[in-house]
Amino acid sequence: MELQEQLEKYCAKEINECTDREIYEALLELIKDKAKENRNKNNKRKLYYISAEFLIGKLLSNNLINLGIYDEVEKILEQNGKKLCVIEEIEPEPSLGNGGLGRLAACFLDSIATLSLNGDGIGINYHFGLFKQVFKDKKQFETPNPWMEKVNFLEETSKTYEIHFKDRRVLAKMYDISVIGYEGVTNKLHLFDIESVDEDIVDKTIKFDKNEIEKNLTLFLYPDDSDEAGHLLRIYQQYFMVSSGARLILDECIENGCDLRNLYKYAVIQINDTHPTLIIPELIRLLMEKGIDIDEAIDIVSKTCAYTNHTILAEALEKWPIRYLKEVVPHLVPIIEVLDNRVRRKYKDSKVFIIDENDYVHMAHIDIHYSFSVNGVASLHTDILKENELNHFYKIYPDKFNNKTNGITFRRWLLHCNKELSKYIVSLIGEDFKKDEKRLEALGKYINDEVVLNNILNIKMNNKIKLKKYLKETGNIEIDENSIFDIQIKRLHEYKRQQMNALYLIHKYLEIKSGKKPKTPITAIFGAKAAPAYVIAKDIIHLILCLQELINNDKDVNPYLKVVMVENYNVTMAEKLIPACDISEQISLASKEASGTGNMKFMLNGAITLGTEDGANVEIHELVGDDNIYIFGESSENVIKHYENADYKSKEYYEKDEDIKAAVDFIVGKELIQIGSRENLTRLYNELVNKDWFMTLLDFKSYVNTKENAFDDYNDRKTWAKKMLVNISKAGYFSSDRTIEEYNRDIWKLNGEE
Ligand code: 26Q
Repeated sequence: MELQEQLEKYCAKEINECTDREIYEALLELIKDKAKENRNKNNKRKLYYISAEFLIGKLLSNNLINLGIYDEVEKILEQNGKKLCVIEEIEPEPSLGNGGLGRLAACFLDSIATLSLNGDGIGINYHFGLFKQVFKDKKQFETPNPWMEKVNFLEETSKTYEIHFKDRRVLAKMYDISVIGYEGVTNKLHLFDIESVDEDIVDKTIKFDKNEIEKNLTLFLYPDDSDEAGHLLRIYQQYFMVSSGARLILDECIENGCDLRNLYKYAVIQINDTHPTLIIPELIRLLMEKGIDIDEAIDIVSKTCAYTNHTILAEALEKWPIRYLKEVVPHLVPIIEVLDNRVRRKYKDSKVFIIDENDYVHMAHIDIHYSFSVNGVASLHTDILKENELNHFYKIYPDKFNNKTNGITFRRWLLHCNKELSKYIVSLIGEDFKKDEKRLEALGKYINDEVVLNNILNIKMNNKIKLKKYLKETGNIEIDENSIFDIQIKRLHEYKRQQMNALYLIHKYLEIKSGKKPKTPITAIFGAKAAPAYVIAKDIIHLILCLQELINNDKDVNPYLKVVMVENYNVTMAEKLIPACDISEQISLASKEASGTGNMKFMLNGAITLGTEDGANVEIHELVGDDNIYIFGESSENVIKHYENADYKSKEYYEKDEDIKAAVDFIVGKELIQIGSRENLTRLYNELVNKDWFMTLLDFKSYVNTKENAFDDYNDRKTWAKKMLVNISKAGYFSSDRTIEEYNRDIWKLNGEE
């Protein structure tokens, strides 16, 4: 049947008589049915990617692209007076993740299916994704973020498991979302839920009773590690996920004729950070229930599990008081104690124990001892794990440690979000790069081609105009497409140093006020959510929103400088911002950003990175060379030394340098205090002058200087276009297809070989 007919069947009437919503729902059902055609059974061993977060974003367009029918559907709709890009807006975004780690999991699922590998995701079906961010009085407030409409991408299954906690049992029910690969196969994302969840117990500020587990277990995604409340609920969620997942894995292996003693020949489990760590003791427990003795069970599970570390921030490494585990999952405690005792018998160094002297259970330590692979997510990050953070473990298990530099799916982050650029690339070098991203390098031959360089600049301009229209229509925000779009979008965290960018804006504001005007106007754009309990992060948002009001309303300054902080930054917003960006801000304190993936998305879309030698920026730098990136700041080595010697004193930087002092003092100066909150601004000022744990002032001067160089260079449009071209052409390395091929080659080995 022709696609047009199929679509009409789902619409049950003429397309031109349908509302946009009816078409949206028809497309959704069409996609779900098409997905069924290509279920994967290819590999001997199956991968299970278990993660507390899958930040999948909207699915409609991506699924159409991956099914290869986007253009055709667009055309059919157009012939009927409908616009696909308008229909796309109807879909609510499933924000089932906080940021990088969750988005990475979603990119990985796309690549696994695209490479026709047999791998499913396992996670939780949160009813409310990450909170919705609302600005009021220049402050962040949080409201619930529901995403499951009546018609959605979830498919009900008949799989259920009874999950036992100390004092209650709940029934886990499995829902699936099809993961459709690009010209590949369809895998599944399995999301577990319970039926007794009660969405009505959440109030407008996302507060709810944390004790009613039956009503709240899968209600909402934890907004980051900085929320102190509800740790017990977090453990309930984690165990719920891993116990359901472990039983699904064992069921599937048994169905395929596996003797559980050979589990590792049928399954490999990639543990996404420590949130799913309890799957290790849970699997051991389940194998023991089947009559396998504990020593052998530990051995089997250790051969099946692999662990990825995503952070070196000490405060984000999960550790739970053992009494919490006793309260929620007492049946796992004796197993965890056995795991700890084995370590204690073998090693003297208390740093590698699982249970510490204060009776805290260190989740990462379970993973490292009882997995066969431990990986970091960028080359620098893995080196730091080996040499510093996890050095004690590296000495014991040098062969377990390996690097897998992160990647992004080019289907979403180029083909979907930047259709004009991807079509242009096709016209230059053909379609092959879509599945073999390294072929983007073929663009290199156009480096002196004036026509190509001009076209690339024009496409960027068109994307800037599109963003301008979108911001005008949705937020009544005015920006000038002829200004430089300088964008920082990522979670709000002190180590990512949005505060340094804000200090720069103050510096520039003061310069303009004193008569020094930039040659090309600058638009500084931010998007960031702060964890609800992260006080200083919220103060930084307040500062940015105050600067936005001050600067945008100052007639001397606003022709040259504008500040925009978009509300409720999410995947959908990222897809609109990234193609329009000129300068990509990746300014974390060196050694603190494990990888970053936004940096890769920007590069692929022709933005030039302004960044520190941190995370994957290091690899971007190596690929594009000194001329095509703006690097500044202290090296990670020196930063680590500062921490070791405890010799960084922000006050010295503040007192020694006039520009730094002027910018920092401005935070509590009369202009901002008049429009902002004295309490918030003073707290942030004090933090910067007296503590500045993430060393903002250390790098401020070199940041300003390097940024000025970038802004100067922007004026030479031809040279700038060359930099853009080099960035695009070298971005192929950061395809998540490459990352997944490496995971499979080194860790999963899905095509056999034990
Ligand atoms: C911990 C304890 C309790 C509750 C929540 C958490 C928690 C939740 C989310 C801890 C960490 C996270 C998220 C971490 C994360 O997103 N890390 C990012 O991972 C990306 C993918 O590897 C990297 O690119 C980023 O550099 C890294 O910051």
